[in-house]
Amino acid sequence: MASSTVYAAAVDLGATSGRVILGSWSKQRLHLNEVHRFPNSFRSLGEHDYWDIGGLWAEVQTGLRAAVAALPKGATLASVGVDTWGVDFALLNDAGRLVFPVHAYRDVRTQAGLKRLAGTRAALERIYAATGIPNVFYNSSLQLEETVASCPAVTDLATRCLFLPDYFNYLLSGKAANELSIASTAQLIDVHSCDWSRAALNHFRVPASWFSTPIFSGTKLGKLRKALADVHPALAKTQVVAVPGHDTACAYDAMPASPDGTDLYLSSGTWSLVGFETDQPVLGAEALAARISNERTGDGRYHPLTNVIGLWLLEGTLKDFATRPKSAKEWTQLITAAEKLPAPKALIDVVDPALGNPASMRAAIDGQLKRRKITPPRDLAGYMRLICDSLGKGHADAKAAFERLAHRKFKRILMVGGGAKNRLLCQATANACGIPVVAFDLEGSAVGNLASQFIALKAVKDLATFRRLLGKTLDQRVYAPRHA
Ligand code: LFR
Repeated sequence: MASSTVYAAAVDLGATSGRVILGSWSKQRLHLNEVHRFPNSFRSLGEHDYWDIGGLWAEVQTGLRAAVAALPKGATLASVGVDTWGVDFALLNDAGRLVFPVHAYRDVRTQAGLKRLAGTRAALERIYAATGIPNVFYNSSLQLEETVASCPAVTDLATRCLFLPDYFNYLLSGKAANELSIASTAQLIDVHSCDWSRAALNHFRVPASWFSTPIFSGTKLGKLRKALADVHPALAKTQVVAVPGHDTACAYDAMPASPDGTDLYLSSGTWSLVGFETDQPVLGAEALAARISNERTGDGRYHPLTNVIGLWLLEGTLKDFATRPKSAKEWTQLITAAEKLPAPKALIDVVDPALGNPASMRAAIDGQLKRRKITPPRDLAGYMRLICDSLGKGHADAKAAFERLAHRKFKRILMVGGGAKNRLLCQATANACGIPVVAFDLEGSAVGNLASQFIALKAVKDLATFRRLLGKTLDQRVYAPRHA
């Protein structure tokens, strides 16, 4: 196997964009070919927000066809794997039909449940001790609680809950399974085992029968459904592999980390996910206060992380400006203009819930600043500077909490994702954290997705080997901390 080339397709769906990447493993080296990229967004109907699942499925199929078209003559696609953003799910009946619309996690429907749990200290602590996941508005637990409460008949109609990567795996293979990393984003997995938490399921009144025992990543679910496999001979034997279904778990797997555990990870996109890998969860009252989320790796370990609001702030603010950068050159100009500005006198409070899903992000930021008697920026460069410096501080706060509570000292921050291309954000992070940021030009989630497939296909021995080999080939840029 080692001497021949193996081809696999990574389907990587993010909340604002998706892509299908054809990966090949040849001579101990990964090659990537992005064969399909498309925008993604949720849509509002009435008071609620929904994903266009049919549209996403069409894009997945377009991507698969593009992957086949990009194969060399006579080559076959060995496997396909799917990762998506966390927490969202599909409810199905025994025939595999959707019985409830797929809501988007920014929908306001969880606000009442969020406040209820936040206001009941004993329950909040009990749920955190059971699941290791803090009380956040998007948790599937709150979404499922609201679904059952607002539509009680759903417990008769639905027999299965599949998180979105599980659902796409089901559409691809016909096999319904719950993969562990994505299940762990739900706030329903027992933090001390790799199974569902009865305490959490009971608390949120979610039927345990909707779930099956989670599988580990790397499990082969079977071949593509016949209708899909028949599209092209290259797909006749393609296996659907359950990779870490959570995009963040994939992105962390792609980190060319030092084996001594001294690297902190930052996957920077719509959200900033700051975290690290460990065999032990980080629990207790202080961890809960620091919003440490003990999500799982595909093989059952932990990657405690803090979810900082991320470039969602910038994506939203850009919508409020008539002109936004369109080319790489215009982006560089905007970043250069922002760099030249003096450091903002005060930063955005990045944990303010008002920034979660505002009608206008600029108005929400200005509102917060004005309440604190701070003058808002005048132009887009001003917002860019304020957002990057505020995120840098958010990243530093997360690092400090991990060092204190997990008794670790981090030497570097490894950064992947769209934000790793933003030198202002990388520098602001290095400055606030006081350690170097090593930024990689890497589609982290898609690469972690492919790693899991190549390991399942036995083209690569294990994750440590993949990381070592990947690290040798990557371009990196180091940002040393500077002091103002
Ligand atoms: C990133 C991510 C985060 C998760 C958020 C909501 O894409 O998966 O890890 O907290 O989306 O699902």
